Amino acid sequence: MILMKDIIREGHPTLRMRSEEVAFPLSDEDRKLAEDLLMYVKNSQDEEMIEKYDLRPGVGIAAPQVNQPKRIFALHFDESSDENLSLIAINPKIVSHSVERSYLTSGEGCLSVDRAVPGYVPRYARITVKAFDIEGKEYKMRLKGLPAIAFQHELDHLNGIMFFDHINPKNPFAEIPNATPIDRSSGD
Ligand code: 4LI
Ligand code: NI
Repeated sequence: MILMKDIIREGHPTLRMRSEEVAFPLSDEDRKLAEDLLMYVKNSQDEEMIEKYDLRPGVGIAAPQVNQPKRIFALHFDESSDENLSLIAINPKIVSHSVERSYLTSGEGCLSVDRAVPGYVPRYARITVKAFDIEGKEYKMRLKGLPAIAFQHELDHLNGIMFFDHINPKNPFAEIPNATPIDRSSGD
């Protein structure tokens, strides 16, 4: 089980690497890693598990964040929200995206960043993605809203990019052209 002590933080060189493609069929090790990542995000949204293991809530986590530079991440959105999505993405890619952008008005957080970095993080509002699941089956889906933002945030991790790289350094809250703000007081 992944705990906060297993998550590397800002400054660790692995977070700046380009992660390696994963080969199929998955090795037992890679399968376990993928399952552990999904289990982390699920647990991190469960009150009792948060208390018991001192987890920080997240909707996404990527393999390089546990110091394994492989192209795998997991996303989980609970049914309490309008989105209801749980996925493992292996060798993921964005095949097309909207011109329109979006951003979280409260900014983005990251399990590997122990400080609040204020500012808007411009993302594509809608993306069509392709990835492989744990069985090596390719899937394609369209995402919008927070799931689209989280997918882009996690895909960035596989390329050594941190969310704050996208924040306008002169004015973190500068208006983003052609963008729809997404208001989310907090998770769920
Ligand atoms: C408790 C239980 C306010 C501040 C609002 C919490 C269940 C920030 C938002 C959650 C912010 C859940 C989240 C992300 C932000 C802020 C991620 C709380 C977990 C809200 C997810 C990857 C960016 C994703 C919306 C600095 C660890 N997640 N909030 N950003 N939630 N959560 N990101 N932004 N301001 N990060 O962090 O999983 S994309 Cl679900
Ligand atoms: Ni992150």
